[in-house]
Amino acid sequence: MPIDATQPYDDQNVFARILRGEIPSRRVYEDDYAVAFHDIAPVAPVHILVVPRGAYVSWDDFSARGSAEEIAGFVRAIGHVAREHELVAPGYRLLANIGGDAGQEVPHLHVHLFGGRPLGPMLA
Ligand code: IU
Repeated sequence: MPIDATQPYDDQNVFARILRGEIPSRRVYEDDYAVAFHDIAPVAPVHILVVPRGAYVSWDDFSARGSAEEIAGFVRAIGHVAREHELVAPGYRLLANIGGDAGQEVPHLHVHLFGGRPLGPMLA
């Protein structure tokens, strides 16, 4: 069920619980700003979700309220995960769904990192 990206942050959402270690995940990276783990329903050979540690509903919320330090740290973490998985040379894709029309389902900002095969043209 797609979310309303304007809703207040719900600290019981599944990614908040993954960040707190209440729900297991297959973590591939973590630092002060971000945690990255394998998507439970991968659609590419590499399908990793990178989430900021801070409580942000969506990219919109993060871009409005996140500190410059958090934003820089999050962006750097995404790049680090891509390089660690040797995705830069073959290429990869980043995607963030924001709200209902984009089909965002979990109300904690996450960036999808896809790679490991030719990904085809971008969908509308
Ligand atoms: P979306 O951008 O909100 O549409 O994507 C949510 C993703 O979170 C989706 O690819 C799910 O497979 C993934 N996911 C997960 O990895 N672990 C979970 O416990 C749940 C969803 I719920």
